[in-house]
Amino acid sequence: MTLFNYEDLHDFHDHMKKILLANTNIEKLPYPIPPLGICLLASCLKGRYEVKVYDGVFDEGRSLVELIRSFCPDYIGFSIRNIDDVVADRTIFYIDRILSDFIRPVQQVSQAPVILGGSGFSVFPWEIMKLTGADYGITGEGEEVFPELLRCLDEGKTVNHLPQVLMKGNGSTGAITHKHYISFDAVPFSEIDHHIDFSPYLQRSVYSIQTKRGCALRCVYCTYPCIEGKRYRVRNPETIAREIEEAMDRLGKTTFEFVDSTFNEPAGHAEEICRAIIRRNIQPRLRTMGINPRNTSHELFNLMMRAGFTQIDVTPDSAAPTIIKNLQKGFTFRDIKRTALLTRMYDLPTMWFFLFGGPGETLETIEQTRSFIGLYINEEDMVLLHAGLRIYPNTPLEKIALKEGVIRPGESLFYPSPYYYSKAVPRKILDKRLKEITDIFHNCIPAAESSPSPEMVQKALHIRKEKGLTEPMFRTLLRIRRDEGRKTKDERREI
Ligand code: B12
Repeated sequence: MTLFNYEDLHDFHDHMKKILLANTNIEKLPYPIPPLGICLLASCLKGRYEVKVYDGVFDEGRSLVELIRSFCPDYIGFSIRNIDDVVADRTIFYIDRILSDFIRPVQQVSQAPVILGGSGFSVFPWEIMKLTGADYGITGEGEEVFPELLRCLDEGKTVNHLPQVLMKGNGSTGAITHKHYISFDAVPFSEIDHHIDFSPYLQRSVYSIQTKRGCALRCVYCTYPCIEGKRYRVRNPETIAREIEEAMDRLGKTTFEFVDSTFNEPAGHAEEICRAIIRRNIQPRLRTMGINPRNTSHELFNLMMRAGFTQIDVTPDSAAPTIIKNLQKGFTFRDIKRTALLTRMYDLPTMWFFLFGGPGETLETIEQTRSFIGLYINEEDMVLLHAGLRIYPNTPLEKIALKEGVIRPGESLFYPSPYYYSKAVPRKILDKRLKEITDIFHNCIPAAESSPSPEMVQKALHIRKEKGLTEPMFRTLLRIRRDEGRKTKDERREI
């Protein structure tokens, strides 16, 4: 079923209605994120509606009311990406500022229907509908359902039949199952820089690109299958390479980031994307957060290096075989070991992520992961250590937590954020053990301390300029951290 046909875009009305799409994400760490989702929606609506994208990342809502007054939109869409920061020790709850600095001020000056969407919204749709008093909400992807919702509202039709749509006052708290998934290849390019001022992102950020939707993995704690669906829908590699080439023509040298849940799944697609980029001879700077240890190979790394990858993230969560199994990661210890060796062999800068305290974690399994980090991970690569697993609705971890009495039936998982910790390692002991690891390995950093001080960033920028370094920032920061650590140890010895 296709709800919306992009060919119809040109059949526009005499008087185009106006839509304002607002990005409510003000988080600037680890770097500011351009609002890819609403830029895609704006590209889909082009020609049918007069669309403006308000980017709140740097403005933080300050000029939003003024914009509403001058633009007078017929509909206002808010994108809600982050709920909280998923760091148990310092939980930042983003929704408060989204309400006070974006949604409430707008509701005070405009009668236009408020429509919500975004990945964070899709995880807790009913809670956020209730809290904001929004008129409509759309869970999951918006390229087809959003234009269709607008069409129904324009024509005064009911919207009850539309998949993924929530309405004010419907009061349900049930899970929304996405019944409708788009064919991702039919979606126009986001052309992010046409919709927002991209200049602040050129220095400190990336141009985001998605190569697929969906996640077929079954990691027990993860929300991705619930947000994007459980089946992969891949884009044509040639189209992706063309999108990068066109953006490079407009923006010059910039870093592109693949924002897929996992870049190298399903097997073979990542390789084809790299080949398509290599064929164009465009040499972009590339990075991705999602390298899964399962399908890594010499061929993949060789192609990634030739295509222009300068940094990757790898998220094994654990290197202890029982925990890998309990978290349903879908790969083995051998896969992680091979991946670590490949990152060293190709000297591809890598950020590693480990997550301690999951079901079945014991002191012994922590030791297995520690020993893996010491033996196999390149000392120049950063290793972020998280403790505690955020419990999300409709995940296997929710069921485990209920069974073990960590949460009660009916308990809200929205706020305050509940975390799961294995009973075999009390929190104090886990924290102590992780502190020992971060003390021994200068490249291991607790998630709560992952933001470097402004002084350290300044120092790193200075060194990079002086030495003409093009390596990822984290490598420069790690070296400073290591040298400062050594200095402190020497000072201690002198005393
Ligand atoms: C890639 C990614 C990252 C990358 C971002 C790189 C980049 N260049 O963008 C990195 C690793 C840096 C990252 C960091 C963080 N992330 Co992240 N990230 C993701 C991921 C996997 C994909 C996001 C994405 O770009 N999707 C592609 C775009 C096209 O989709 P979209 O924006 O969702 O838009 C679509 C729909 O949502 C909808 N839509 C969007 N807006 C609107 C508006 C309206 C009106 C409508 C109708 C529809 C609609 O339509 C769009 C098109 O289909 C999601 C999980 C997921 N699968 O969604 C987590 C996710 C968004 N991240 C999350 C979090 C928490 C974070 C961090 C706070 C973690 C941390 N402590 O550092 C930071 C915040 C960074 C920041 N500055 O905001 C959470 C947010 C939920 C929550 N728990 O709060 C998610 C959902 C993962 C999770 N744990 O569940 N992240």
